[in-house]
Amino acid sequence: MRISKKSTNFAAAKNVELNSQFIMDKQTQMYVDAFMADLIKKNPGEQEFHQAVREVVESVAPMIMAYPYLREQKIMERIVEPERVIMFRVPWMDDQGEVQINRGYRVQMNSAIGPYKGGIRFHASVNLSIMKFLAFEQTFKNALTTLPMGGAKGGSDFSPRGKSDAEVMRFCQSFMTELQRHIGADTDVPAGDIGVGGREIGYMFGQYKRLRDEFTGTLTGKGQLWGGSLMRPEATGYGACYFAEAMLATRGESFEGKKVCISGAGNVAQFAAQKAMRLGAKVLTLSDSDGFIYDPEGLTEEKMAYVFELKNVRRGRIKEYVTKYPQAQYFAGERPWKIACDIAMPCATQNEIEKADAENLIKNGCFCVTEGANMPSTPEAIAVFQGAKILYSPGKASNAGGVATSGLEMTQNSMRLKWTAEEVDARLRTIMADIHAACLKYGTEEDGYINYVKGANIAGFMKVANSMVEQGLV
Ligand code: NDP
Ligand code: 2IT
Repeated sequence: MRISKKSTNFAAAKNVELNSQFIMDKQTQMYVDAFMADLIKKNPGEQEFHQAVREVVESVAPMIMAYPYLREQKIMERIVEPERVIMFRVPWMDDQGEVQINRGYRVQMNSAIGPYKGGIRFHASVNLSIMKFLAFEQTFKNALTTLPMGGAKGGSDFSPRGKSDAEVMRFCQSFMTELQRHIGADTDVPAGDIGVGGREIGYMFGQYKRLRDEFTGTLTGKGQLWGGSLMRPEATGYGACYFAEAMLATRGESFEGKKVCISGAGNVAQFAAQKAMRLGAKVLTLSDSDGFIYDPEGLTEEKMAYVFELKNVRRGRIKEYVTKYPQAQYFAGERPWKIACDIAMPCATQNEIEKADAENLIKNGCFCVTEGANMPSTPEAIAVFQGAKILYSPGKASNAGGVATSGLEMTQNSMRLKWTAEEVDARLRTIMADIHAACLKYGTEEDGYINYVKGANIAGFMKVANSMVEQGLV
C-alpha cells in the first residue's frame, strides 16, 4: 500500500510503502538545523554523538515532517536521549602492584524492540561521546536485523594492548563486578567490540556467573565450550561480505577477481578478508593503528592462517607480516586508502576514511565501499562517495551480521541447544539479504541510485519509532 504525503495518522503510516518521495525541502532543513542546535547545546563536546545523530536526522526528517504523530510524540527527541547511562569506577591492580583506575560505561539507549544489546569496547579513546554514538547506531542496526534487540553499548578507557593475561582478567573482573547489577539475559546482553574478544568475554562471563549464581546467555560471543554460537567470531566480517555481494549484484558484479583494500587486523577485518578471498577477491591490505601492510600478490589461506596466529595467539603487530612475507610492504603511520582497489572495506574504527581518502579511492577506481566498522567514513567522505554515485553502505547495515548472530546465540541459549555452523551461516545470509532488501526499499532514489544511508536509517528508525508509539510515553 502506498499512501500520500498528506496522510498523517499512525495506523496508516505503520504499513505505508515509504520511498524517496520523502525528500529534503527548506522547511525540513530548518527542522534538522534546529534539532541539531538543541542536541549540541544539550550534549556539548560529544562530537561523535552529534555526527551519528545528524546522519540519522537528515535521513528521517522528511518522514518526521510528513507524519505529525512523530513530532507530536517527540520521537526524535526521545530517541536521542539514552534510557539510562551508567558510569562507574573500575579499580584494579597491575602486575607491579600499582593501583590503576579506569572508567566504565554502559549506555542503555533504547529498549523499544527488545532487551538492550550491544558490544563492549576497551580502548584508550573510549569516552561518553563514543559510547553514545555507538549505542545510538546500535539501536537502528539491531532494528534492521529483524531480531528483537534494543540498543546499547559499553566499555572502558582501559586498553588491553600490552597488558598481561592476569591484568586483563583482574580488569574484566572489576568491570563486571559493577556492570553485573545492570545486565541480564532479558535486560541487557553485552558482547565484544574493539579490544574485547573471546578472552575478555570469558573473564567477564566467569565473574558474572560467580556473582549472580546463574548460567544464562547474558553475554554473547561466548566460548564454543560454554554456550557460544558457532559462526559468531566470523559473523561480522562474513556478514559484511554477504552484504557487499548483494550490493555488487545490483550492478551485475561480484567479488571475483576484484582488488579489495581492508583496514584493521582485528576480528572484523580478519574474517572480512577471509571471506572476500574465498569469494575470489584479491585482498591487498590490512592495518592497525601503527600502519598498514600492502601485499600486491593478495592474501591466501596460508597467509591468513599466519595473520590469525599473529593477531589472536601472539597478539603481535601487523608490521610483522612483511618480515614473514617480504614481497609485502609496510607503510608506517598511514591508512590503506591510497592503494588502488575496486572495493574498500573499512574494518578498524570511526572516522578512518576522510574526504581526501575518499577522493583517492574514487580516483583509483574504487566503486564499492562496504563498512565493517562503525561510522568509519566522515560525513565529508560519505558525500564524496554518494556524489560519485558509487556503491556505499553504512556500518549499521553492512556490519549488522555480528549482532544478528549474537541474537542467534541468545536464541540458542534460550532453547538450550546449539545449531550447526551451516544453520547459523544460512540464517546470517538470510538476515543480510533482508537488510539489503530494506535498504533498497527505503533508499532507492528516483534515478535508481541506491542511497543505503537513507534506506538503513529510515527502515531502522520507523521500526523503533512505531514500537515506541505503541508502548506509550515511557
Ligand atoms: P578488534 O579490537 O578486534 O580490532 C580492531 C582493529 O582496528 C585493530 O587492528 C586495531 O589496531 C584497529 N584500530 C582500533 N582503533 C584504531 C584507531 N583508533 N586507529 C586505527 N586503527 C584502530 O575490533 P573489531 O574488529 O571487533 O572491531 C573493528 C570495528 O568493527 C569497530 O568499529 C567495531 O565497532 C566494529 N564492529 C565490530 C563488531 C564485532 O562483532 N566485533 C560488530 C560490528 C561492528 P590496534 O591493534 O593498533 O588497536
Ligand atoms: O557494533 C556491533 O554491532 C558489535 N560490536 C556487536 C554487538 C553484539 O552485541 O554482538
